[in-house]
Amino acid sequence: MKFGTKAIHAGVEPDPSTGAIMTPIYQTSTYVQKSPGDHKGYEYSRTHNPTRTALQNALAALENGKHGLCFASGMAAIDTILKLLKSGDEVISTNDLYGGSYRIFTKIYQDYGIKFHFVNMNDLGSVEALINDKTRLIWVETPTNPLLNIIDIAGCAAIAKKHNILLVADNTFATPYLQTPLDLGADIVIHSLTKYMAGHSDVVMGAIIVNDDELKDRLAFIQNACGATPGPQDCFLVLRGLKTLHIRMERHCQNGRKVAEYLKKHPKVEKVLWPGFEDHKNHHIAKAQMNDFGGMISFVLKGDRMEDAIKTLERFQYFALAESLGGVESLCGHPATMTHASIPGVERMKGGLSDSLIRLSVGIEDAEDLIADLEQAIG
Ligand code: P1T
Repeated sequence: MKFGTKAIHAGVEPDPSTGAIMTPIYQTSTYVQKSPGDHKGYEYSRTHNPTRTALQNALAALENGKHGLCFASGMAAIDTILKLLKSGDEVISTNDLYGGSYRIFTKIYQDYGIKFHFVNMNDLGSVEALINDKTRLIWVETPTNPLLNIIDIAGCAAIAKKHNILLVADNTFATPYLQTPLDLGADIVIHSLTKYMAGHSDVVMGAIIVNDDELKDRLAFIQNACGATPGPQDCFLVLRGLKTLHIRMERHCQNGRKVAEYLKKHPKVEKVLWPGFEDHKNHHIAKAQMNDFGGMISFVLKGDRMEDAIKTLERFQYFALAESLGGVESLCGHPATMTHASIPGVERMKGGLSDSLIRLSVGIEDAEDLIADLEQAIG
C-alpha cells in the first residue's frame, strides 16, 4: 500500500457495532466484564482504549513499524523512553535538539544518575568515540530543531548495532512522509504528534513506534504503569489529521522551497538554513534519506543582531509568533527566548544557535501571501 492510501486507511476499520466509517471517540474510562477476566480486550482506558488502538495501529503502519504507543505529549513519549534506563547508564545525543528534550535530559534524568553527552553528529566518529560499556542510547533528531542539520540515520544505526545500543530517532520535523527511520535501522521512533502529524494546532500528543516485541512490551508496561496516556478525543483528532498528512506535507515542502529560495536571495538576510539547498552541509544525506526537504526554515539577518530579529518577528502578519510548528498555518519563533530558552546560552552557541536566529514553520497558505509577509516584515 502506498503512503497516501495508508494515511487514510491504515489501522482503521468501520466500527464493528454500527459500521461508522470514522473510528468513534470511545469516551469511556472502563469496560464491563462478563466474569472477572472475561472481557473483549479492554479493561481500563489508561491501559487500552479503542480510539487510541486505531491511532497506534495507524502510526505503526505509517512508520513501517510493528507497534505504536501514544502518550499525552511528545515529552511524555520521551520520558517513557528514558525510563528504560538505570542510574549509571549513558546517552549520546545530538547537541542541536529541541530545548524540552535537553531540559528533561539535564534537569530531570541527570539527577537520577544518567549521563548525557551532547555531540555534533555531523561527525559520526565523535559519536563512536564516546561509546563505553555504560552507553545505552544514541539519541538523534533529524532535521534538528532549530538548526535544520541532517544526521545520517543509517550511519548512526550501524554504530548502534555494532555496540548493541538502541538508536532513538525523533521524527517530528520530517514525519514518515519524508523519512522512515526504522527502515534505516533505528530501533525507536518518537514523535511530537502535536506538530505535522496532527497538523492543525489543536492537540498535544506524542508517540513511540518500534518493531521489537520485547521492547514494545517494556514501553507499554511503562505507558500503563506511569499513565501519561492521551484521551480518546485527542486520539480522534490526530487520526483525522493523519488522513491528510501526505497532502499537507507535499504543500509544506513546496512552500518551504519557495520561502527558502526567496530568503536566500534577500539582500538583508545573512544565512538561511534549509536542507534542500545544494550547498547545505548535509544536503547529500538529506537527499539520500528523505523524500523531500520539509517546511521548517531558520534564518539570520545581516548584522546578526537580536533586536533586528525581534522587530522582524513583531512585524509578521501571516506568520504568527508562537511556539510549536507543523500546523496548516505558518508560525514564526525566536528559539533563543522561546522553544530553546531552557538551554544555557553557552551551550546553545556551541551548536550554533545564536540570539538572532528566526525559525519559520511554513504553513500551507498561498506561497505568494507568505512571501509578501516576509517582504514587509524584513523590509
Ligand atoms: O510539545 P510536545 O508534544 O511535548 O513535544 C516535544 C517535542 C519533541 N521533539 C521535538 C523535535 C519537538 O520539536 C518537540 C516540541 N517542540 C516545540 C514545541 C517547538 O516549538 O519546537
